[in-house]
Amino acid sequence: MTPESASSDFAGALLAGFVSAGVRDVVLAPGSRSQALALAAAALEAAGSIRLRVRIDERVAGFVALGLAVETQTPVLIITTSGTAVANLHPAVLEAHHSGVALIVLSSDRPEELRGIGSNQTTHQPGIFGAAVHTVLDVAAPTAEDGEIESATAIARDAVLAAQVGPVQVNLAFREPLSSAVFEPAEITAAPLEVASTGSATEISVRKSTVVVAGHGAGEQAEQAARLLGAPLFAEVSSGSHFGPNLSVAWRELMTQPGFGEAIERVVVFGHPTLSREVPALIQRAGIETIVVRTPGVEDYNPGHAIAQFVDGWSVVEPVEASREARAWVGRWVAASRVLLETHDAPDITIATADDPKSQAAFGRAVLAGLRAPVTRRTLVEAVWRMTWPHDRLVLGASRLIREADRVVPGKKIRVHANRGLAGIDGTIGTGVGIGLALEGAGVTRVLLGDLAALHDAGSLLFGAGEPRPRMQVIVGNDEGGTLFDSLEVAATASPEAFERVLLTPQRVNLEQLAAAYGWVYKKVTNRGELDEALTPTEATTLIEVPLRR
Ligand SMILES: Cc1ncc(C[n+]2csc(CCOP(=O)(O)OP(=O)(O)O)c2C)c(N)n1
Ligand SMILES: [Mg+2]
Repeated sequence: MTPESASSDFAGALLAGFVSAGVRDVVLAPGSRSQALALAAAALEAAGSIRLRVRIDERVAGFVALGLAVETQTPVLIITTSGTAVANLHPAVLEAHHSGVALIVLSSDRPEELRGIGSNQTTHQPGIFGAAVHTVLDVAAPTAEDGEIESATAIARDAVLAAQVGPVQVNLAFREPLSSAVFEPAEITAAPLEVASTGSATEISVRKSTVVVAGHGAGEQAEQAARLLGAPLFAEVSSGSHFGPNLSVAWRELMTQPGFGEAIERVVVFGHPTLSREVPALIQRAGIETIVVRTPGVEDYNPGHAIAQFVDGWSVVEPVEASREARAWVGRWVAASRVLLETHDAPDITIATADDPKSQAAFGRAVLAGLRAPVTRRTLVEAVWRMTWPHDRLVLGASRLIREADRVVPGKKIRVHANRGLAGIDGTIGTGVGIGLALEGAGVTRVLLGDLAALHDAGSLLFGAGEPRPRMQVIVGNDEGGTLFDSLEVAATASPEAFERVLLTPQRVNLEQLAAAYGWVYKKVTNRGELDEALTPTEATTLIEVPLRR
C-alpha cells in the first residue's frame, strides 16, 4: 500500500478551499510533480464539486482557463507540473494581466533541498511571470504538521481575493511520496467570497461636444454613460458597448469632416482602446480634455501622458436627456454614420413587392447573384455578426477581420470577446473553447480569426478524452498569410520578396486535413449563400474555411 502522503492531504485541502471560496472551473495539464493536485481535482470532479478540463499543452490550458474566467467572471485554477510547463502559461497570464482576468496558477515545484542543485525539471519558478502577476505565494512542501490543512484553506482564500484584479501564482513545493492511493473529498459548501468594491464614483458633468470612447473591457457602462452625457459613442466592436442609440460606427471616417472631429472638446474613455490610431491622436490633440475611467488591476490608458483626469468610478451630474443641443450633436454623428454604412449592394425591395413578372424576375436574379457573390472580409464579418444572437458568443482574433468588423458592423447587444490585452495572435481558439465550455450549450460560440492565428493555436482543437465539447464554430478567413502587414508602411518600403518571406509568411496548410485530424467537422465556403448555411448552428464542433483574396 502507498504510504500516507502529506502532499495529497495538503493538495486535497487546498482545492477544497478553492471550491469553498467559489471556484468551479479547473484546467490541468499532466505531470508527475503535480500529481497530488491532479488526483485531488479528479476526485472533486467525480464528486461534482468542480468542472475539470484536461489539456496536454499548458499554453492551450492557459487560454482555455482565460476563456472560462472571461465568461464566468470567476477565478479559474490552472494546475501544472514544474519546469517549462509553467513557462507555457506565460502568454495567457500576460493577456490576463493586461485585461484584469482572474487566473490562479498552481505551479508545482521541487522542495527547497532540491532547488539550485541541477535537479531534473527544476528551475526558479516563484516569480517566473514577472510583473504579470501581482501576487506570488511560494508555499513550502507540506510535512503533515499540525495546522497545515488550515493553512491550505487560508492560501486558497488569499489567492481568490488577490485574483479579483488579475492573475496570481501559487507555487507549491511537493516532497515524495508525491501522492497517496486514496483521497476522499469531504462534502464542501461553496460560499463565494464577498469582495468589497473599491473606488468611489466621481461625478462627470454634462458638457457640450463630448464623445465617449469604449475600448476593450469597457462593458455596457460606456453605452449608458454616452446616453446620460448626451455624447456620441465610439465603441470598439469587442468593447461590450457596441450598441445603443448613441453609437456612431463610422466615426473614423467622420473625424475629418467639417463639424465633426474638429468640434470635439472632451473625451471620456472606458476600457482600453486598441483598434484605431484615431483615438490616441484625438486625445493628444491640443485643447482636448480627456477623462479615463479606470479598469481595476489594469494599467492606466494614458496616450502621450495627455490624460487630464483618472476616475475609479463615475456618475453623471444632471443627465442630459432633454437638451436640444445634445440631441443635435449626437444625432449628427449617428445619422452621418448610418449614411456612410448603408450597403449599396442589397437587392431593391420595392421591385420585390411589385406585381409584374418582369420586376419579380429581376428581384429573383438579384437575390441569386447575392447568394453566389464571393465572400469578402466585409460580407464575412457582416454575416457572422448577423448570425450571432444574445445567447451566442463571438470571439475575434487579432487580424484584419476584427478591424473590418470594428468599422462596419451595426450596433447589436451581443457578447463579443477579443484578447486585446496584448492583441496576440496566440490562444484565440483556446479562449473560444473556454468561453464555449462555460456556456454549457446555451448558445453557439463562434471564433472568427485569420489563418496564421488559427495555425498558431491549432493545438486548441484538441479536447480532453471523454470531455463534453462546446457548441462551436471556428471560422478561418484564409488569405494564406498575415495580410494585416499589407496595410503597414513596411509593405511599401521593403522588397516584395523580403516582405513575403519575413512578414507575410505565406502558408498552404490543408485545413480540411487539420480539422479531420482533430475530429472537427470541416466546411469550405466559397460564396455568401454557402456562408449563411455554414454558419447555421449545429451540435458538432465545426471548422469553416473561408478563402479570402489578399
Ligand atoms: C503571438 C503573436 N505573434 C505575432 C504577432 C504579430 N502579428 C500580428 S497580426 C499577425 C498576422 C496575422 O495573420 P492572420 O491571422 O492570417 O490574419 P490576417 O492579418 O491575414 O487577417 C502577426 C504575426 C502577434 N500579434 N501575436
Ligand atoms: Mg491571414
